[in-house]
Amino acid sequence: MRRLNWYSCVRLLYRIKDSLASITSHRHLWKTNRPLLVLLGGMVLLLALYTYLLLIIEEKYEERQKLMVAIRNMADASVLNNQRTLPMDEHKNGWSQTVGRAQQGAFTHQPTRDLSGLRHVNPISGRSDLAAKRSQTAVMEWQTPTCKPKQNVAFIKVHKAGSTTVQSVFLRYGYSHNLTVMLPGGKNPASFSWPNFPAPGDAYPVSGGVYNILTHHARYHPETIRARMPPDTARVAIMRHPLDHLKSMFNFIHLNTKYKLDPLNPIQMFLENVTDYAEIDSKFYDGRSPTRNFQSYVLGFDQRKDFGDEEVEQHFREIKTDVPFVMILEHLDESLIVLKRSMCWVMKDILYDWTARNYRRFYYKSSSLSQLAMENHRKWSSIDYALYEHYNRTLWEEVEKGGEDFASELEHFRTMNSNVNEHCRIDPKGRKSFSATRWSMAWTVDATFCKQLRQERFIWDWKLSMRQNEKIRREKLDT
Ligand SMILES: *[C@@H]1O[C@H](CO)[C@@H](O)[C@H](O)[C@H]1NC(C)=O
Ligand SMILES: *[C@@H]1O[C@H](CO)[C@@H](O)[C@H](O)[C@H]1NC(C)=O
Ligand SMILES: CC(=O)N[C@H]1CO[C@H](CO)[C@@H](O)[C@@H]1O
Repeated sequence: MRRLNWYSCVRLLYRIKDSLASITSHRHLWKTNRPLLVLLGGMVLLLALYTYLLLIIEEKYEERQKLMVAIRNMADASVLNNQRTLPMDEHKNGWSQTVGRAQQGAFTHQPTRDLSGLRHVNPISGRSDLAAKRSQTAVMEWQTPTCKPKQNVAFIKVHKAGSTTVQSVFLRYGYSHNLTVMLPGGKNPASFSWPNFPAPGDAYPVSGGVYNILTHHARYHPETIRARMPPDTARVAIMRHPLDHLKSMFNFIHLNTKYKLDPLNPIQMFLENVTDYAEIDSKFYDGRSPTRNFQSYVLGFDQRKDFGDEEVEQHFREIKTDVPFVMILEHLDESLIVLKRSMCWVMKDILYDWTARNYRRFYYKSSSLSQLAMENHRKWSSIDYALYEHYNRTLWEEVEKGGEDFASELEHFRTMNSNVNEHCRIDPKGRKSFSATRWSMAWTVDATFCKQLRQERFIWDWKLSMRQNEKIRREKLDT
């Protein structure tokens, strides 16, 4: 028994040793585990390749980033050179800092106080040589405006009229100035009881019960604005050309298939036979027409009426005084300058994200229409046309009143908006300083600003509601 045991133990050991040897012999390993080994080796190779590529891409990315920043600085410098050759004396009316002082070098730049009180910026410090040179040579005429910024505003957000872009301007303004924004607290997180008028209880309660800014979808309802907002609240809306609005609406809710229209030119077919579609059209969209006087409907009109109706005329007269100014999407930059001037805001308040929100391409966007179709549309949406033409006229009256001064501010705004958008696209985590000019105080774009420039509505809603809730909670604790 003992011998046998001893013997079998030794044999077992030898066997283990043998099989270990054969397992570890490469040939055996290769023969028995070929597929597995190929797979493993392949994976290791792929991983190595992937890491290597990542490293290269990362490096290239940084290099490209540097290149882009350098190109941008060069572009800035050339823009600046061009600006310096302009006859600036023409634009001096009433602004105290003169060209002469800056050129003599007697003008040392003081840190400029940002109106929002958030930042004190010295454009010279911490910047490249180029920027420093620029702020010494640029003409500095900025003076803090004597008017007081208006902070109470009701923005009537008209669907499919570029209003999301403008809404984000108001949301950013409200958030960065610690204002109270009216947030939907009802069923729909993006609107107040749409498509009806705002109703009691559809807004998030806030401390004090008074809101500074309304910018979510709501049908224009003066009573609600009076009840929930301060008496000096400015009212503003946005509109676009009724025909483009119709096309956008058509595409948005797929009316061409729903109304079974000629796929080649659905808008023309619809408009040429518009009376045939009147019935389905009036029932289709929650019992409302998506095509007839839609923008006027948002502004509180009865969309089934025509311009010329007594009630419509009365409403028209009222709205012309209550809402003296409406932005026009086709002239958005002009509209924003008029807004800035009437609200006494600063230029950085009205900068907007260039990547158009909700921009959609569709094949019939630019299809031409027959004379009949266009005439029918004018009759079909007569209130929209009357309102649009009125507000486009008042906008351009303002622009003309501003004269040379307005044109120069507009150009400055376009340049700054383009520079900020480019900067935020190329180097969103970086900083870019703007020195003071006649139209804008010195300020710095930073990562926060870039993020806020393109922040989506629901993120703003979330941030604002956190802040506004906290205020209520703190007040409850204090009492
Ligand atoms: C907003 O509130 C914050 C925190 O209370 C404060 O630091 C900031 O200065 C305020 N900003 C403005 C513009 O009042
Ligand atoms: C608005 O009015 C201006 C001035 O009359 C005109 O030049 C412009 O074409 C109008 N805009 C649109 C989109 O009709
Ligand atoms: C459905 C319908 O009535 N279509 C008509 C629309 O108008 C064009 C031209 O006016 C007619 O050819 C269609 O038959």
